[in-house]
This record gives sequence, C-alpha cells and structure tokens, in this order.
Amino acid sequence: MTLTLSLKQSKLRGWPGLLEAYRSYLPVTEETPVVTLQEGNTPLVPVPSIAHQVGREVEVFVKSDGLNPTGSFKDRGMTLAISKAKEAGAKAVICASTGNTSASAAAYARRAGMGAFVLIPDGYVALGKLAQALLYGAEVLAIKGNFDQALEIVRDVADKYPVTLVNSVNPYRLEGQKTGAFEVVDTLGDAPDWLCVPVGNGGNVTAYWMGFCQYHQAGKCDRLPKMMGFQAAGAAPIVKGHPIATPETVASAIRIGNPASWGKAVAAQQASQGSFTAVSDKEILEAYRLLASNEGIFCEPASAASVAGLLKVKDQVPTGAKIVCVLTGHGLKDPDVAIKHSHNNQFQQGIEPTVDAVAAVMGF
Ligand code: AN7
Repeated sequence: MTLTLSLKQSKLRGWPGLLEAYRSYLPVTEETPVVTLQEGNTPLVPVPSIAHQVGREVEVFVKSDGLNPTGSFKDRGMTLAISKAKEAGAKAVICASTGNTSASAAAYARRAGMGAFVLIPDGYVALGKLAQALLYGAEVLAIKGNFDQALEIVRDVADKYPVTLVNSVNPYRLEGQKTGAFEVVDTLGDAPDWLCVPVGNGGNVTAYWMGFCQYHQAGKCDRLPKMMGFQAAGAAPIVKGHPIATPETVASAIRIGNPASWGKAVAAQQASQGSFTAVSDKEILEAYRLLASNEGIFCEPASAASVAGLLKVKDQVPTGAKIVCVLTGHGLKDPDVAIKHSHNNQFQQGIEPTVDAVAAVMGF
C-alpha cells in the first residue's frame, strides 16, 4: 500500500527540473529558491534522412530543445539565473532579446514574482515570441534599433538601476545552459564526435563546451566533441572576424552582429578543434523544410542552421561519427516564416465543399 502510493507520487512528480536533476554540478545551495517550470530532459531524436545525406555511416541526432517549457533552450539558463536573482533579493530583471530570451525571462521572472523588462528590436521578433512575452506579463519595450544596440542599453540600465541583467553575460545563464551537454552524454553514454549548434551571441556553444568539460572531469564521458558553430551568412561576425553593423537573416533569433560571448565561443571552438562556418538563408530554409517534411520535426529557422551547417561541411565528417545537432527553438515560434516558405503548391484554396471537388483535387 505504502509502496504503491510512493510510486504513484514519484510518477506524479516526474522530472524535477534542471536545478534538482543536476544540483551537484550547479552553483546552488540549500538557500537558493528553486524557480522551475520543470525544464530540461528534452529528447535526443535520431534523424536518419539527415544521416543518409551525410553518408559515411554516420549517426545523427537532434536535441529537441524547442520542447522546453517556453519553447527554447533559454529555459535551461533562465531557471538558474532567475533562481539566483531571487536568492539575491532582486525585484525585477531586464534583458535584450531577439525573442526567445525575452519569452523565457518573462515566464521565469513572473513565476518568481518578479517584474520583467524586455528590450526587443522593433519589427524583428517572431510572432510567437512576442505573444509569449506579452502574455507572461513582461513590460515589452521595442526599440528602433537592432539587438546589439538593445544589449548595450540594458547593460547600462542594469548598471545604473536596481534591476538584474539576465542576458547571457549573467554567468548563471551559461551555468544553466551547460546541462544540455550533460543530457546528451547521459543519453548517448558518452560525448558525440560533433556537436553542431547555431551561433548568435555565442552563449550556447560556450555553455555546451563547459558542460562537456565538466562531465569529462567528473568521469562521465571518455571523450570531448568538436564544437561546430554555424552562423547565418548575413549575420556572421565570428566567421568574418569583425562585427556586422547591420546583420540580416531570415533566422531572426540569430540576427546578431556583435556577439556578447565572442571570445568565449572562439576559445571553445579552438580548444575542441571545431570550427565556425556561415550558412546562407537558402541553406537554412532547406534544412528547416527537410526536418519538418522528412522527419516530422518543426524547429525555428535559426535552429535549422545547425543541420544546414552539418550538411554544408559533411565532407569533413569522419566515417561512423556520432553527431548531435541542437535544435534550439520550436517551429511554432515563427509561424510567418513557416507559411511563407512552405511549398505553395501544397496549399490549395477556394475548393468547393463537395466530395467530388475534394476528390478531384486529391487526384482520384
Ligand atoms: C532559437 O533570444 O539571443 O549563440 O535574445 O533564440 O547562445 O546566442 C537567441 C539566440 C540559437 C543563438 N537559436 O544562441 C535571444 C537570443 C535560437 C535562439 C540562438 C538563439 P547563442
């Protein structure tokens, strides 16, 4: 009787969220209030059609981080950043964002009973992300400028006023995000050969590397992966080696010209003997459609840069390699791009509401 009850209870409780699951690897104490939406524990899904395109008997998986509570990997860092802000007595947080950070900051701040201010580039945030920030109850400030300008402003505001900055320059963000690497190793039993990741501010590529190194030191994996970072060609400051004043790409999440974690991202790439490569919007959209129509996986355009990148540099892949591509955000974040860039012959409108008319269009 007691046993049945406790089993039932543990099933009901389920996954506890990242701070409890990886407590001993994270900078938390008994005093830290845990602000969680039970983020993390996202699936690592095989994508055989992508592996087939690469060839060489490789295995390719995608880390579906769009299945986090607010639909992106940002929740991994936000659970820790907001918990630590609450522990320190913060009443409000602020961030600049291309969309996902604002959605995540808003959700976790409100859950912690704090105010959330988010600065976004006016007109360049995907619809789903804007909808989230508004409904979660953030103060949304759209500036007539791009993400890089918004980040400069929030850094200054957080210096001058009593509000905590939760962009990835806040060290707790990357500490939380490194759990993505822990989960990959926990699932595969070791690190992969390659970790492919889209790069905007360079925070995630840095955090994954931190996670793999920490797990390696703890004896949880025998090897370390090459970190393969991919930027959109119109927003590729790291690849080009200089800031881009007016970044442009269909992948609005990574429309960033002056990455906050530039130096750390390059250090991770060098230490892991990986690389940074640019992918065109056309290549991003091809991978985006391929993942959806061949694998049933709907990610946002920026996330597809990881798969587009893998396909672009597939000639460098060692035979039999295990590769993980991080899909950082959910496809529903950006319905406009999905509708605009699906194949238009798939959507037939104005059909008469009769069986005969429908059957005729179906080709019967
Ligand atoms: C889906 O939300 O910068 O290289 O303000 O939303 O760690 O910046 C988002 C970045 C990749 C790039 N994929 O990660 C923001 C923001 C998605 C993203 C990135 C972002 P970083």
